[in-house]
Amino acid sequence: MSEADRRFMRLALALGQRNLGRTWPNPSVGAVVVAGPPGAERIVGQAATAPGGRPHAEPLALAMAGEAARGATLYVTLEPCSHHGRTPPCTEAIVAAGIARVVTAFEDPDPRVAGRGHALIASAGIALTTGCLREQAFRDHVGHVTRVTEGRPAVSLKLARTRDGFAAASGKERLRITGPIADGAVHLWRAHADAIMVGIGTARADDPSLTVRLPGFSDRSPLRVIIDSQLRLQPASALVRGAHDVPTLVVSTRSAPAHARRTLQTLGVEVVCLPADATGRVDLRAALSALAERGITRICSEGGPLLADTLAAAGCVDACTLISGPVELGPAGGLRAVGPHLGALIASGHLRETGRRELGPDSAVIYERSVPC
Ligand code: AOF
Ligand code: ZN
Repeated sequence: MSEADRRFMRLALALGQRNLGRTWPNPSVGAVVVAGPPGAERIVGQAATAPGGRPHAEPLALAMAGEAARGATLYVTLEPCSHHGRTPPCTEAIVAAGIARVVTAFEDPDPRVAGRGHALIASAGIALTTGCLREQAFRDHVGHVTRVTEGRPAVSLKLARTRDGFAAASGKERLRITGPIADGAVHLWRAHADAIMVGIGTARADDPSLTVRLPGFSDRSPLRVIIDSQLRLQPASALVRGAHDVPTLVVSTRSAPAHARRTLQTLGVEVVCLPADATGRVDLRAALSALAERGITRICSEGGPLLADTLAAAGCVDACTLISGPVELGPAGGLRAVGPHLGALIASGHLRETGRRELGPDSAVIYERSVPC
């Protein structure tokens, strides 16, 4: 694997990243077709999985390359599919186009593919290199991987904390921790998620809209999910008022009041009632598996610390971004942003620090689960 291979794979990854949040239930794959000898390579085709999940990336990049694909190298961020699904197998398109070499980043765990795509390419006499920038590709495909292998979406936590580690003051008032640059970054993260999730505590305390408000991204608001055991979401809340514009789903329990359910449904909110856990609250594992069944692969949990810690306790956290602002609460303290279970995931190395970002006066630390072998 050469430096040029890594360079073209980085481009394929960047292409795939652009459509994250728009292709579920399918992964957002990037593909690049490169013609010409080493040192004089030309990019003749490039594409990402189309919004909605089809067509796949490879046929789009190959169509763009046309005859130039003959004898060229195809870079693709996921093992090409080999199954007759809603579209013909990408392996067939690759062979038909006369591609001479395929470089892939990550093997597709989908049982319909799972090694068969690579095997078909090799048996067609096409040179094959796998595992190019595998770690980066896992990050982009983690939603697809966890949905296929664990039956749940990948969960990424976003938590804002004061310089001294608190998410909120003890009282009920809303505490502004982050500034506009961090808020813009959060909106961009939202745009690349399939769904955003909050607990009812955060929904009631902050009255958030959970939409994407960035120029050029206003059509990218994902599904909003509220975990609300007793259906306490207020009909006058921003979430409910916006439910006709942005899909809104409340996950509740069977013991929630029927009249509250009817009220929310009338206002355009979808309500799903699941069996409660032993404490009478929504069983988060059941909630996540219901979301995966609908096709959700990547979920961003924005609140609050209690929901985050319950997700951590259930072993369902794949990434966590902690954004620290300059304010301090001081000795009065409040609710800690990082609860004991999330703290344990970080301390044990299950979540490892993989990056830091300065966001104006705020700074973000990113923790991620390591790549399965
Ligand atoms: C690829 N390239 O761009 C994507 C792939 O239902 P279908 O026929 O669209 O197949 C969906 C499966 O295809 C999905 O579960 C995943 O395994 C793979 N996604 N494969 O070759 C792509 N998005
Ligand atoms: Zn395919």
